[in-house]
Amino acid sequence: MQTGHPLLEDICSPSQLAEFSDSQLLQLASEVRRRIVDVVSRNGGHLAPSLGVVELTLALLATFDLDRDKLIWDVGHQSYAFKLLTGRARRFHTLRAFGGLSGFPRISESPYDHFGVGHSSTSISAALGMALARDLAGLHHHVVAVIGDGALTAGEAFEGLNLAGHMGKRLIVVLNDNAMSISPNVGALSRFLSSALSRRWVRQARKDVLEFLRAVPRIGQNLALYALRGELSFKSFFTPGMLFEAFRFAYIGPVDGHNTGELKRHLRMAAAVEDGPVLLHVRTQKGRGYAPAEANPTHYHGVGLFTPETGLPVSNASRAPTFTDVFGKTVLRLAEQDKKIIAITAAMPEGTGTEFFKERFPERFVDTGICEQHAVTFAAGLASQGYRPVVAIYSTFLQRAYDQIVHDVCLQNLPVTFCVDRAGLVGEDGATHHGAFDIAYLRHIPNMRILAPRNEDMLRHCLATALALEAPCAVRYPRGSGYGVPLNGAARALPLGVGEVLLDGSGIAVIAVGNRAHPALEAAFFVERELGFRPLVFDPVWLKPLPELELADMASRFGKLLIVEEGALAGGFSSAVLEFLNDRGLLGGLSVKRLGLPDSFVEHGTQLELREMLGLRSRNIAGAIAELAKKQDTVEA
Ligand SMILES: Cc1ncc(C[n+]2csc(CCOP(=O)(O)OP(=O)(O)O)c2C)c(N)n1
Repeated sequence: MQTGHPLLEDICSPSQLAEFSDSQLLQLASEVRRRIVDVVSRNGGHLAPSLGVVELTLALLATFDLDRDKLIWDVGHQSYAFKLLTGRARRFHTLRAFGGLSGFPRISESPYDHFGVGHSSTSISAALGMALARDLAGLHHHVVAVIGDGALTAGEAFEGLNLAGHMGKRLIVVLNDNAMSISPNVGALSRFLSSALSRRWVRQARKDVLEFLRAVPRIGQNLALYALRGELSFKSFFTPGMLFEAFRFAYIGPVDGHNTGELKRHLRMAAAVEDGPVLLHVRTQKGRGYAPAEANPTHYHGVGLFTPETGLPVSNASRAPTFTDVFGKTVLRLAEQDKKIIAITAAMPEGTGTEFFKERFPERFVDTGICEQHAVTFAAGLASQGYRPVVAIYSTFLQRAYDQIVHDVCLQNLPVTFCVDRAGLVGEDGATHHGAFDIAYLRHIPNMRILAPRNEDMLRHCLATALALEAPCAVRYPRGSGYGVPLNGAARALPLGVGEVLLDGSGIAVIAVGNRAHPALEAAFFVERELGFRPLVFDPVWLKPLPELELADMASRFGKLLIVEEGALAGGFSSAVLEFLNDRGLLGGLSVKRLGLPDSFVEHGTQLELREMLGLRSRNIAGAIAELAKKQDTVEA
């Protein structure tokens, strides 16, 4: 409840929080929550994670001096309160909007964003690097990493803990334990963290062990004293602390993550540990303070626009199904016919549409946690035993598993199907999340096949095609709705390395990859109407193997090619076409223009705004066709 003069707008620097009383912090927490709900309801974003750490953020800012000390948020999707309190309140309404604040910490956005994030489980490694840098420079500030229990499931987090324990650097890791990843957290670790060892149980165990030690002849009394002094910590021995102590971290907690007084006290305790790393275990509630998010933290993990009073989504009733939904339903249908199909997700059953599979075939569904590398090698193991794993991972997160794709899957030519969701521009999540690189990082791997469906119906056929191959195959498809095309008949296998002419024409051939095919068609119709000639529009369907016959034929029949892809131009599909044409001696005398993602990181904004900026909309494609029509022979991007 707000009691006095509003506080939030008067905060220019996080250092002001050190002076705040607990009741002022309480008031501030409620102002911050209200502001977050208001802005996220209008801009979309990561609501529940941010609401869960409001008190923790206040306590961190009240305890540490961020002009000296370093703070690293893992993933960074929970940093909204932090943004509000570190000089960005006035711009907060621009969160995730084109030209506005990023949804994640970024070193270019604020001097208080000490490390850029977006992908999970990097915070401990980065913090340890900063701690070593501090010590080498003879400085004395604190370095604090805040990591969620979901992010802690990833190998990289454990690699960080392992080295931190070995190096013995002064470092504070705050574990934000809400028992949730996006969905309820998975894995043995999460069970361990949440194993509710009651205080009574711990007390009884402690008493029993002390009695046992005392009973040891001659040395018993000394053993008990030794244990009591804390060298053998009973509390941590019987609580999650034992895990972190095995990594040579001092362990403090668990602490109520919504009590700022308690949090500050324990943070000060952690800061006083001089001789090595310390882990402060904080228990929070995801979605705290906003009833709809408390009731359904998975839905409100990341949300689109909604009405703040009710929490109900702003209607999008007329939209076609998303690619993700169509994938989820198709893989389910295919799995009904083929018992060897296993669906695998890395902590994203809802995001990848595999939650339908989870309900229907729980024994053939695996959520690995935020472990993309492990998910891919795990799939390779299954495939080596005759199973047909379907690994659904966003393009940007699959980057993590590059070596596993090369070494464990492709080198052994194992039939793993990669469903590469969110390929291309994802919109408001921005540079850390665009699926810009998958064509480039997959197409040069021997044995890999790549399909790019142009619409939701083709996605079904591409999936059936991939599953009919005895080889690794990636199907890349974009974020968002399809085109409302009919989904008639069963999904069928497509011929290998054969594309489709969508529109016959002359003068210029437009080769449009995946979700750029429909805009290319629109562009061709526009050009026909406005300029009086009709270019050919070709959907390659296959990005690897290339539809070589058709490409060679187009090169000989058309003097001009326009290639459009929503992926990085460097090493992407159009590069593959240029390589092919060059190697076949077909490039001479040909004008080739390429549209795609530039050699720079693309910022956040709506997909529409970004496509407009990068020249990937149908009108941009029409403009490029018109330009090419006027040009003499050259290759250009
Ligand atoms: C490498 C990687 N894979 C997947 C994701 C998607 N993702 C964002 S947040 C999140 C869950 C994080 O859970 P946790 O760390 O417990 O934080 P919480 O949201 O519960 O606060 C996931 C899977 C990601 N950001 N990075």
